Amino acid sequence: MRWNTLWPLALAGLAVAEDGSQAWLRYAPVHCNKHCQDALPSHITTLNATKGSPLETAGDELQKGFRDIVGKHVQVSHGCDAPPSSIVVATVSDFLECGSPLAKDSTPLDEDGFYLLTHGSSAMILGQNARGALYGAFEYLSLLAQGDFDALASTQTTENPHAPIRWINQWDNMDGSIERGYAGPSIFFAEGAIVEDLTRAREYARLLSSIRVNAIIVNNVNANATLLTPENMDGLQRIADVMRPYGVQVGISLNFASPQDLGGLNTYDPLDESVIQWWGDITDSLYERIPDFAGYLVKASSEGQPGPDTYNRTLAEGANLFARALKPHGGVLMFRAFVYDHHLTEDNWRNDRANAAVDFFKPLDGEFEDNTVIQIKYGPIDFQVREPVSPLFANLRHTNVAIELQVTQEYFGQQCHLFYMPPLWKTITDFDLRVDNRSSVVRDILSGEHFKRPLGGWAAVVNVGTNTTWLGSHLALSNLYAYGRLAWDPTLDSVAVLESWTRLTFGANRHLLDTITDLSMASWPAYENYTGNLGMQTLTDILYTHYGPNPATHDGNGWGMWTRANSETIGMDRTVWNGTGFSGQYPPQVAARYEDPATTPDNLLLWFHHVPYTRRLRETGETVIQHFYNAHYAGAETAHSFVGLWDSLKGLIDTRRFAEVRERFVYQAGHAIVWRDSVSGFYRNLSGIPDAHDRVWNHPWRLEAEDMQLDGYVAYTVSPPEAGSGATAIVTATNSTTGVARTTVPFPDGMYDLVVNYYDLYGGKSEWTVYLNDEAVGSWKGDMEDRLGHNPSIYLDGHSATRVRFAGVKVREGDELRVEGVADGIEPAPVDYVALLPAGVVD
Ligand code: GCW
Repeated sequence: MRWNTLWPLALAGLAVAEDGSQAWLRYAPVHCNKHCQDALPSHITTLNATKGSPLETAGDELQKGFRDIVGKHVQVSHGCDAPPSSIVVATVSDFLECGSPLAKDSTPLDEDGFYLLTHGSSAMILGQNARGALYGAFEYLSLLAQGDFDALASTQTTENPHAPIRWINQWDNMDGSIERGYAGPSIFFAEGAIVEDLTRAREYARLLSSIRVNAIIVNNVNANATLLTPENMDGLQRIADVMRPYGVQVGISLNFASPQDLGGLNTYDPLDESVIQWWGDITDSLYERIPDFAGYLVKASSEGQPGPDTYNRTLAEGANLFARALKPHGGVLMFRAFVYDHHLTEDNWRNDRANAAVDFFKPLDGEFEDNTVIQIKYGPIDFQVREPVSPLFANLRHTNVAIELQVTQEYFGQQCHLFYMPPLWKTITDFDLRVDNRSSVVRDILSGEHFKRPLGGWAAVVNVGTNTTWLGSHLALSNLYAYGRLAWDPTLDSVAVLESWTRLTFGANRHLLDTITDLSMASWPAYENYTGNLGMQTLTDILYTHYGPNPATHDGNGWGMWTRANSETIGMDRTVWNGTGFSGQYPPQVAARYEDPATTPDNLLLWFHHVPYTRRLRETGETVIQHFYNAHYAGAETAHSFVGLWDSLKGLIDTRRFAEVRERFVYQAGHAIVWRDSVSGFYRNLSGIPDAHDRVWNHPWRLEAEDMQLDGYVAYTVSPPEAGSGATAIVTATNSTTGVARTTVPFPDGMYDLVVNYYDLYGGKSEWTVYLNDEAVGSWKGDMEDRLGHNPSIYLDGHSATRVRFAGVKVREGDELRVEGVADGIEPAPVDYVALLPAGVVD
């Protein structure tokens, strides 16, 4: 019997290391005995499956899926006469051409939509187009891989997309680096050209098509004109050729100044005839190579990028240049609304970057060509942990819009912290903007339905790299999966989507599903708790790498990301009556809610209002400052609990992925403490108000490194100071020496977790060993760049601050504790403190 040979394989799957490269399309075996196999189709019939078409892909994927998931070999054929027990995969028109009728009452399909009908061992997958048919095949495979045999025996589904634009953006540079990418170099580019081996690009297209993403912009919005050389356009053609079988169209970001930088013209004025001609020629050359080219994405007049302002032209005049070049070919222009002055001064109380998008774009409403879509970040600032919805969505009635999300975790822990994003996204897409005092839910504006626009939709910055896990972390892929699912149907439930992803990625065990759901659903609240509360932005270092804590950078910068914190008050006053006027950019009912602190939700209080630290919150009654402290301690505790939750999955996940995820959780637990201490310490210092529970600056179980007896080590003041316990750490006296720090354990005899906080800098791999009475407790290396694939700082700061933990160490009062560090490269074996933590203490 077949399942006899299969079942051991399924069990063995757990032991076999998986590298994550197949993501949610692993097609892992599910239990399906002979009876179950017989109840499934025995043939696949694809109509008009020409070489390289999505229909051919659908046939191949189904065949592979049957083989790998249930061990059934299924033949593919192509004629109109499908044998009994077939899956027929076709476009509706090819199906009708075969003389087969559709039910009269069928819901009509929109572009990319599909029907999936199953009855016993037969199935029909009919797409509005070839791509839709492939989506239907992936849907069928998803049911198979989740073991949903009931649905496979009887289902009648009509699926239409919520919106036509469901795109991915990659911020890949021509040299192969990726701006805000945390998973290795580009799968598309290296050394100024398109890479030869596009296997990964093809696999990426496979993943994207299974979540119904229909196009990808392959290069950074901070674009390089050299992408438009003939050789590189040939390379783009190769990318398009490997993605086309999956129905993923390719587009590119443009540099506005290309006619000058690359074309040798003396201008890039969008109204200049030679410039118009130049872009027309470029566009024609691209369509010659790539007839289904998706279109352009343009970041202009933003953060130093060139744009139409150089010639006193409007953003609409700039955009229309590209839209008109694309129009005859059916291409789409995505034009970014991320335009603002990045040299703002904080001395003017009314200055506010958040106002910029509406200020720039509202006056241009109706002036854009109808194949243009304004791509708008979800919040008015920049992918922060909590933002109100961008009011621009309410202000463009005669212009197509799309939302821009970020799957790459630029401000959300850069794939080293867990952050499941759909609950955050839904605060935006489910928001009712009350345009004209009637229901105006953002998702209906995106789809084009609300303002009756022909185009609209979604874009997400993803930034996968060559790392086998795609994003650097196995769990981070749930965001990519969910992005595609929600762009197709934003009413889907965040947990339901996650559970499908988990089943496909790890398996269907109930405890496993519940645990990954618990972890994921706790992840955003935890991260918000220990990074930035009450709508005050992610308090990361915005002048450097956007990763670890640095609250001081959130004032006095030209980027306009401010908290206006002083010793008594904090928050941006964005009211109309006394502040920047931002709240007045919303339709009246929403504006009124945000204008008044009494009706503003607590989680956005500091986004809209400048208040004393002693102000009491509506919902909890805590003061603002005490909320900061409480939230930070709660957040760090939650992050700490993730390790134990994950450990409960041991044996339910293959060893490699289990260990790789675990390593990140251990790291996150330590870094959450760094965040907690930095932010709490910073505001404790600034406000002078102590923590009512006496936790901030009070660490009874810590032994500060600078207080130890030092030999070869010297004290070092950390910057920013709150990124060091007591503002001071130790470093080796020179970069090539060994340092020793000794002290005597002052704590009672017992079992402790011994933790060491140190700094792991990029550019060196120091080695440390910690001893108790000459017996080594443990050793470690400063090699996070290898282990996390991420190590953003060359300084002792909130980015590099890292913790190592040795659990269950037996310690006696009076023991000698000694840390030895060997410097390497620029990393002087830095140590901040050692803590001996009794069971249950998180510090
Ligand atoms: O938030 C900022 C990022 C930049 C990015 C920019 C943008 C591509 O830090 O790295 O540039 O947004 O969205 O254009």
